[in-house]
Amino acid sequence: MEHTYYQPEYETMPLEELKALQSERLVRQVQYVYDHVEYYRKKMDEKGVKPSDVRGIEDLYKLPFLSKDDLREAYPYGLLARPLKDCVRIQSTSGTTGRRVVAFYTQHDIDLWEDCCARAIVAAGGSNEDVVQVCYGYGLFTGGPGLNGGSHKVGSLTLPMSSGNTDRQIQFMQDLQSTFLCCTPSYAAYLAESICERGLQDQIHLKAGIFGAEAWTEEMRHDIEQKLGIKAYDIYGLTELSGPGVSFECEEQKGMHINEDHFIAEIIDPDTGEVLPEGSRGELVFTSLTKEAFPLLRYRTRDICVLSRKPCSCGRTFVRMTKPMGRSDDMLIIRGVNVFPSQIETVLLNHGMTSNYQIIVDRVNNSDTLDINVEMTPEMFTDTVSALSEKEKDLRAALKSMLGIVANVHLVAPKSIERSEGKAVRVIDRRKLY
Ligand code: DLL
Repeated sequence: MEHTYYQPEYETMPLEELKALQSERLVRQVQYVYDHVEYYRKKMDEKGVKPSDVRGIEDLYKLPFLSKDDLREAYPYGLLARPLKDCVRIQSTSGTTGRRVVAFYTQHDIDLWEDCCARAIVAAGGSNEDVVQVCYGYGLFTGGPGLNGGSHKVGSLTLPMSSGNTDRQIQFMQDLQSTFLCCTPSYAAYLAESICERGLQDQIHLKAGIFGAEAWTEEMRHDIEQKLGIKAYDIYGLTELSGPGVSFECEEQKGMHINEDHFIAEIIDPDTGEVLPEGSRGELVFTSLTKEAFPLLRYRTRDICVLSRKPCSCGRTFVRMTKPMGRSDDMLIIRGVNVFPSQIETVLLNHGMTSNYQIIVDRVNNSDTLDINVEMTPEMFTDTVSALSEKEKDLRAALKSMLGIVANVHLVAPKSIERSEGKAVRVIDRRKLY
């Protein structure tokens, strides 16, 4: 099979050269941050680290971490390394925990970010022959602008749809024969459901989708791939570091290659901060190497995953990360048990349910409750009451065996859970724990 890359000189760079490039860029970025970001300079001074102590990637561990709390404390300009006159854009997120992050970009930053997104599109088989329908949100959210820029770089015809207006999305998909779909996996599942309901599968020309910005399971991937007749690729990123395209899947669909010429990835123990060896599960930490306006050294993402250097058949030498297996901060602790929403999703999809569900956690009489509302499929809607309660019982047993705790499962009417055009709201935690 012939492999195509957007920037093969970096994407397939021999590992030794790649490490040398990272070292050289790290030394430069550390000095740059020390000279231009007072907030981080103070952190380095407090830790007694000088820029000259970092002579290559092997010295990375000496640097202090940055966290979302630092970003909040330094909001809005405290981590800016360039005068505002050199910046051309901001992007922002409310963050999964409701804290606002504002990231700044020079034109050069945007250029490199768009290159990363272009790599993702080409890795998924995209070229200037493709019609790329971008239905991530445009605006402050990075999804729309990132994939839009990447698609332009590849030379694809770009449809800047933004999210929402599903009828119009499907109409454009038919009329302009879109071949690529870029949106959140939950919106992709909703579009797939709508297309199947209308019996329009054979009028759709999609061949691939680039879905990210939220957790999704392998089961959800198969469901979307089957309904739309496409290959569904994962893409990861965060506003603080640029946006989508920090890492992306290749044709192997086994983990996402991190753009290591721009970012160094580490895995740490979230409790102790200790750097863990390759293959360990822990919190992902990133150091930017090429950013001008908003460089971040050792930024703690809170995303839990595993890195692998196992060679990939696609020929890329970039390290691969697994899908985030939850976040160290939105992992639910229910009656003392760690519960990741993705575990619940896996059980539901394995039992023939759809990804339309909602997890509701509450505390009644000092005891945690876990309720899961799951939409019945239209076929089940006509089942007898006893068949439905049998199904609820099955799901309860499967969840108990996966999670180790009891969940109250409620089958609810099809379409009764609100659909999302962006990131889905799947967890409602009503406990007032703080
Ligand atoms: O979600 C950037 C993005 C846009 C990525 C479009 C991919 C596609 P934020 O809104 O800042 O940025 O949220 C970042 O979302 O720390 C992860 O917890 C989560 N996340 C992003 N991509 C994935 C993914 C964008 N593929 C936060 N799988 C990150 C699971 C993801 N979680």
